[in-house]
Amino acid sequence: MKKDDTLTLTVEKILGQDRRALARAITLVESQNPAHQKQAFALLDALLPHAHRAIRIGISGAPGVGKSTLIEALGLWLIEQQKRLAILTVDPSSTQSQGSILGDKTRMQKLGADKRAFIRPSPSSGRLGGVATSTREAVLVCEAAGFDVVIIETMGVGQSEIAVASMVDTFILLVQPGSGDELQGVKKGILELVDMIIINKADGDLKKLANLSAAQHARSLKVPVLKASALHNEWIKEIWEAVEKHREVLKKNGALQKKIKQQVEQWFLESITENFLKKLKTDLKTNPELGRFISSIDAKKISVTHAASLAYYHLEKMK
Ligand SMILES: Nc1nc2c(ncn2[C@@H]2O[C@H](COP(=O)(O)OP(=O)(O)OP(=O)(O)O)[C@@H](O)[C@H]2O)c(=O)[nH]1
Ligand SMILES: [Mg+2]
Repeated sequence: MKKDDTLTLTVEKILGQDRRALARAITLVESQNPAHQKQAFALLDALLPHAHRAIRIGISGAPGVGKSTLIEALGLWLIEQQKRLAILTVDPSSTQSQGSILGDKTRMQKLGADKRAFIRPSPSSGRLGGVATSTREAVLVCEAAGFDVVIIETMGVGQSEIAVASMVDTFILLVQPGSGDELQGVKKGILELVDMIIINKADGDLKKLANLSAAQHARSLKVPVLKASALHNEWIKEIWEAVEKHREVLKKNGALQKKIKQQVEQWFLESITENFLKKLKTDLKTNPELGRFISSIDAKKISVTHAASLAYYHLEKMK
């Protein structure tokens, strides 16, 4: 079979919602192998007309706050509403230990067993900005496969939050009830990216505290503040309605298109930066001139900033 035919076949299978083709396509776009990357580029270009078809949601929050439990509850509810959904989990630690992946699989057991849902861990595989790049591409593949909703779960560690916020329509922060202190651990920059706050575990002994926190946040924050009990399936419908409302507002004043445009441009910039950095890292090892700067830094003959500035001019001259 010719290369083009294989590509056409793969595209058709993905559009036809073939799960194995979908899983394989995501593996391909995540691959670091240069030969795979070529195929991945061709595939992504072919799938591009289907980008941004799904409602994209990012869910973030500290470990153990209940993200997976909430996604399972919301996911099962969405399935009842005849929606198909894909879940991508971004976990920087998953390359070292498979712990969290296994955890998520067991936590989203019902969803994992349902054909209308697709769960996929998205490893960062040590790539610079890799969390962002391969997840964005995985989202695109899922959109081509006709999922109505794509949810990305990310663990509360700075960099991946910012990356995920920059690829979704609605970015949700999940917190535990805790009389207002729960946002103290959240980095300021991240709070600015949040479209909605959900106070989870609003049940049992924590119910009162959750009400208090909700009232407090509603006063101090500009974004919608909701409560949930993911464990007991409470306020799930309200959460979905809030997501839809947020989207409608974005759509009405053209902000969604603007947001998507900015996200795509940021992605482009990040990708170029990633390529430059890769090249620079090799140059540092192989280019003797650049190597000399490092030796001078090591010998404390020159400050890092000074050496960096000289190295930059050196590279400019070499062009
Ligand atoms: N009481 C109560 N417990 C909950 C609720 N949601 C989740 N939990 C419990 O909290 C624990 C952690 O839940 P997960 O859904 O795994 O949390 P997570 O945020 O996905 O955790 P990581 O992926 O490890 O960061 C589990 O024991 C859940 O049963 C809730 O609404 N109420
Ligand atoms: Mg989880």
